[in-house]
Amino acid sequence: DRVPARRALISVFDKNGLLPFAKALAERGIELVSTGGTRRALQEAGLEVKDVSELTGFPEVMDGRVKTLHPGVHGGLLAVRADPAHAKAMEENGLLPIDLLVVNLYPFEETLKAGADFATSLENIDIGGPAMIRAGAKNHAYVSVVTDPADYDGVIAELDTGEGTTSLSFRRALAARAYQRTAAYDAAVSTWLAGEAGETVPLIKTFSGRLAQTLRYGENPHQSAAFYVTGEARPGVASARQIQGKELSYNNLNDTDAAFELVGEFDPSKSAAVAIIKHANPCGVAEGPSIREAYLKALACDPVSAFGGIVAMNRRLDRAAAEEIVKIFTEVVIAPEADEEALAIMAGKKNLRLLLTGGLPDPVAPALNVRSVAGGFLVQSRDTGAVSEADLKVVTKRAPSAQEMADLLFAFRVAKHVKSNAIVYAKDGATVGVGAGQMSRVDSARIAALKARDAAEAAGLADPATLGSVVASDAFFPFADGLLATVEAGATAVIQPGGSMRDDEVIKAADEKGIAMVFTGLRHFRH
Ligand code: 93A
Repeated sequence: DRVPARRALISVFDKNGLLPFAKALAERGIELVSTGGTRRALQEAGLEVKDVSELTGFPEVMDGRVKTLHPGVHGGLLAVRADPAHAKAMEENGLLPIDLLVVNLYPFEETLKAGADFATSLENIDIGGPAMIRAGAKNHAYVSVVTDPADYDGVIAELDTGEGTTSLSFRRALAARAYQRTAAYDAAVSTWLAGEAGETVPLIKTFSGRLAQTLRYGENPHQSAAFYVTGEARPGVASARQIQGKELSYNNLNDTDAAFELVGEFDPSKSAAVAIIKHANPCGVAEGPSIREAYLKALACDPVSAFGGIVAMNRRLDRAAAEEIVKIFTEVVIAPEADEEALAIMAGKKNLRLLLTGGLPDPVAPALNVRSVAGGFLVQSRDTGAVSEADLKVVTKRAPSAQEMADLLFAFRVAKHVKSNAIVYAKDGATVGVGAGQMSRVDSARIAALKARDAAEAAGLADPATLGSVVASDAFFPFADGLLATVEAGATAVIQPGGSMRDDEVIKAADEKGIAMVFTGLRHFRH
């Protein structure tokens, strides 16, 4: 399955690494053919290069819009060498086979990023390049298609191993990458055009991504996994710089994302916020005047679960916070930035992974969530919903006090990031009990209270912190039982969407217990 490489067509926008590569090809007796700019660059370096018009018998026209779109090129790329009819067509029409195609495209994505106007962006859509890439990749039984300068060295190595030939497996791997490139390119073009066409929800966006990392395994060791990035400019796990620690795992990435998205809800100019995450659910979230204080309050919520967790914060990691964080085993710390002193403390924990993002995710920026189902995938816009005091409707006889109100809003914000059914108890800007992922809301309410009791006992306190707390529910209470379970745990005020058929029953129960309750009209399911 090895085929010789005798003729190379080179047409590249990005001319990085081009000269040594082309020189190495020429030294191996490979004939070089190029388009205008590429040819000039190679000739200036003293290489002998034919002009592509020698293959086409046609000049480059229309400012280069048509330079390689010709049977003289595409026949040479698509001909099945072993097919006599193809060979005859080649001969009759004077077509020459192309064995090696080296193309990289007009920089459409970079042009957009640079903020170019419509006409400039449009002109940077490469047509001839992708056409050749797709043709050569289809015919990879005979043609090697190189679309990334990073592969140049590998091509020379392959040619040297095979004494001027390439193997089928090599060409097939290149072909797969070639189609990945054209798919991503067209995705970028269509996403841009959809925006220009006034699509408000970017649901048209294609989920193509660049392979950022092949992961050691998935959620479990017998699952394979990889991390793809879409290139969105959004501070988070995809754009973060890893300062230290082992490679991130699939679960690390998933949990770290949950952690950082949560702290992104809290404006760093108003308060420091810290979230500790386990299995994508918070086991402690708190606001405070400093990251250290917020961390200690978050840790107090469920110190047992926090072991081996992910810690995220909305402000710079400083020395005081770092000193506390390294006291227990933590898998990952993610922060917008870090002090030199904090970095030195973290460096003492070799295995601790530290990620710096340079910023916080905007909680209201539109984005898409994707998840797979058998035979397809579901796409929805990101949950950017948020409530402020003005959105709330007091439905009980008693209205929340100012302190209760602040804690209610805090708890509901956290509940948005807790798997349903979510019940979050909070007091003084900190969670004091989190019930997550239960099939019954009553169970979530009870589990959170139970954990708070355990935490109190472990800390030698008489009362669990849920006593005198407020509570948030991510969705309405279908019956009064869930609400009563939170009252039993000591909650004095409740925030929930409302909208149940039995709201009246639930409000009545709240009034009988003398607690305050507000409705948000907004639900935060998260599954
Ligand atoms: O304008 S195009 O879409 N029309 C073409 O026929 C064509 N052929 C190659 N762009 C075309 N190319 C692109 O030109 C290649 O993909 C490459 O990016 C670039 C190389 O041009 P030059 O060699 O003139 O620098």
